[in-house]
Amino acid sequence: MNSAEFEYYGWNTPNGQKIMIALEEVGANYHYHPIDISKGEQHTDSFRTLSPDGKIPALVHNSKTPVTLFESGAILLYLANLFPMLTGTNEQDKAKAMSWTLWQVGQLGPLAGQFGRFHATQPTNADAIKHFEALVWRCIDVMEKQLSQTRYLAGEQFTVADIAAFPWIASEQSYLQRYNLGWQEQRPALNRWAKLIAKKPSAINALGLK
Ligand SMILES: N[C@@H](CCC(=O)N[C@@H](CS)C(=O)NCC(=O)O)C(=O)O
Repeated sequence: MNSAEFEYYGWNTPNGQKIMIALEEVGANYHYHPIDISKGEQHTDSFRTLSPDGKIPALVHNSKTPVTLFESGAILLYLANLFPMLTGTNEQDKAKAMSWTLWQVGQLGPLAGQFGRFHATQPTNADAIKHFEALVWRCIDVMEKQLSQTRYLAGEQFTVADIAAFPWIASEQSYLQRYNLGWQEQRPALNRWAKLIAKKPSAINALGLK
């Protein structure tokens, strides 16, 4: 008999933080299984049965028939389906939340990831760093424009889309923070949004913010 409704397998990186913020936000009963990616624990056979690509996060929902998921976008959308408070209230709002979530997974995340990877492993490769930095600024500007029109990414309600993007932009583990892009000073709407989310108990609990 399982005691928790969800088993969350992750680590303190942006893709893992997303899931923990979502679970905290809905007050889910979950058990955290740390997978230390610095020690290669993501490559074990047992973890790969949950996440075939050997990457965190993964989630098991201990429903009547247990459900296993990998890929942070799939997990967030699954949770949003279970907990409507994580999406907008009408079909258009829900569609926007879904669109921005998949934008984060397909654009912001991978581009920021490559930007950080080149900074960390090939600091003399100025062309690659410049290339990915420009693409990251493009993402920042897409968000800035949206957030200068609406309170949150998908509209006036806090949704999975904000949960997906926040750790990539503003958590301590974000490459944008680590390599100090300066978006805080240069993009006021994004800064307002990041400060708003950093005050939420779910983000504070998930990220250990003070
Ligand atoms: N597309 C995946 C990316 C997951 C991902 O890149 N996870 C990283 C941590 S943030 C990881 O597990 N890295 C370890 C590795 O690649 O070996 C998702 O959104 O869940």
